[in-house]
Amino acid sequence: MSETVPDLKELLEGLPKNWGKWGNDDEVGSLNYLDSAQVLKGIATVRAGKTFTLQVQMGNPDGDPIWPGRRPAQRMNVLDHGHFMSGKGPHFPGNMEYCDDMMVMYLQGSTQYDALGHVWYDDQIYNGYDAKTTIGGTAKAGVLPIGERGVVGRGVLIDMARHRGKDVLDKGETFTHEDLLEAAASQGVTIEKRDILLIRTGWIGSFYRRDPEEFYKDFKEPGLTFSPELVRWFHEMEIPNLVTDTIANEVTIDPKSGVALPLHSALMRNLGVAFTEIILPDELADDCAEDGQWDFLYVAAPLKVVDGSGAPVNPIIIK
Ligand code: UVW
Repeated sequence: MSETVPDLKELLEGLPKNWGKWGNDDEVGSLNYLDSAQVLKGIATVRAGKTFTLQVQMGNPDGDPIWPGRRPAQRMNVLDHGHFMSGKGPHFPGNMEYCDDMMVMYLQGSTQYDALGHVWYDDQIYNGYDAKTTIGGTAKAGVLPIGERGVVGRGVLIDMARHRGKDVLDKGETFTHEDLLEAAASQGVTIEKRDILLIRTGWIGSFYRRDPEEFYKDFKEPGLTFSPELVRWFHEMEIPNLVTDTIANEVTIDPKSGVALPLHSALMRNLGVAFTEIILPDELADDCAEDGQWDFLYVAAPLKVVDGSGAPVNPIIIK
């Protein structure tokens, strides 16, 4: 690790940016690559009619995997049969009874899309919008335009854990785009231009088997690690969406520079790559290993939260 941790501006100097590419008022970035040709390409992968959902359970009493400092979603009952039994429920003509509940949650507290304006440096978010536009709500490059648009295309799953012969990658274990290409070759699939890139590390699945204290201790997720070459690869491949089974989609601290989450800035802020985090792809991965088909139709749309910095999502895979 370098002795002094560089500023993100210094680390990412000279690397590609997609600002202005889709107009000065664009808010969905590389998702613009997902045109009708990409939708049809995704549909063309469907063979057996198998479906999978990738969201983790939300408000699980045993705990939800979340970034340290955030709190898991809390669901609270507001009305149920108990109210009607004790005569406290509302009365409707015909005697209908019902239950109601509410949830308090971090919008990044489950499987979610980050808004492109979720992370920034140097006072500017994606597309050059002023970081002041995040004050009081993500007014620019928020999650709403992603929810309005939806995300559909050909997805490819790269199972790094399986490729390395592990149930789950180690804390802080890294891999590069070269490793992804090697894993893809061993799976017999090609990552093509404009593919939605899904990566399995086994990390989120392991949350449900591990002691929470051990899971969060010295919090260091495994994941992709920054290099200028990796950023150029994402740019050249026109990857619209990075989807992983970790809480932050990349290794927590870049081991070389010491910078925290540099890909959030290099890919999300600068290239407009949408980040989908905290997926649970284990069942899908097992099925792909069994039938040898690692590409599929990916369909997702985060909830349309006005001015949200992110929003929960339950992506659907169709093979
Ligand atoms: C942070 O914002 C720290 O992470 P995430 O993108 O996982 O929400």
